[in-house]
Amino acid sequence: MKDYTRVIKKLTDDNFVIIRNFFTQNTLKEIKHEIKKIEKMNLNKRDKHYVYDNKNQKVLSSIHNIHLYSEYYKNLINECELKNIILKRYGSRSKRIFNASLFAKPKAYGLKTKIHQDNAFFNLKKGEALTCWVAIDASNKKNGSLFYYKGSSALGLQKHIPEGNLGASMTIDQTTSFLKKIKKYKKIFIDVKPGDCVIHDALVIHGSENNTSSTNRRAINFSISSLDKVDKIKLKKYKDKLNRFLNKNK
Ligand SMILES: O=C(O)CCC(=O)C(=O)O
Repeated sequence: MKDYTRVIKKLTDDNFVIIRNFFTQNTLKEIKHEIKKIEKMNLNKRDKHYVYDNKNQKVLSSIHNIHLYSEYYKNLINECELKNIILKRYGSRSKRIFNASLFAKPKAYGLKTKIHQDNAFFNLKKGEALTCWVAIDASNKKNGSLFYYKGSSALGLQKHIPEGNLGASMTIDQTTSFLKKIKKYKKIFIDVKPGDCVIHDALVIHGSENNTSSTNRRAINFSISSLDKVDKIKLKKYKDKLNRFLNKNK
């Protein structure tokens, strides 16, 4: 196993870490090819979303649950370094994949992801999960890269409300007391090249802005956990909120 001392220290202190060249250019090529195939497949309506350009043509915005449609993708997630990192960070690893998405964020029309914590979606008792987000295109502040409130996992899980985009349906309830608390944490925009990744824990507060630039900002993400268990009460509350969100967006 590689030496993950730096990675684990960053995850513990900042709650996110950038790893350069996580996937080779060759793997990226395969991923792009696989995504093209999946885009053409007949997916569950909830797993593929579009935005409309100024000619009312649809442009791909996001695809979700990719691991359920693609053996290639499932293997990629199971075999990559994330399995060793989760073991080092939390001492165990579950084979369950929580999430696997493409955020296509097309130039000019890419949608923001409102601020959230991933455990608002995963509902794990201790929140022991890691998400690996891999840049397919170069991504920085200009084209809607991810931003993190460094160290903000210390705040614990905040109240989320059903608001956002299909596929990113929850956001933190931005009460005055939340806004006061979050000011203590530095907002960091990541700057990454194709193949670089950022790994973050399930409590760090993060999001991304609209992509109004002239360059696409495609990225994939996937999440796995330790042997931490899903909290059934939290899960039920989440499902109720999700249904409210889906009914509003029918
Ligand atoms: O790519 C994005 O804009 C959002 C991704 C995200 O929120 C995540 O990976 O947890």
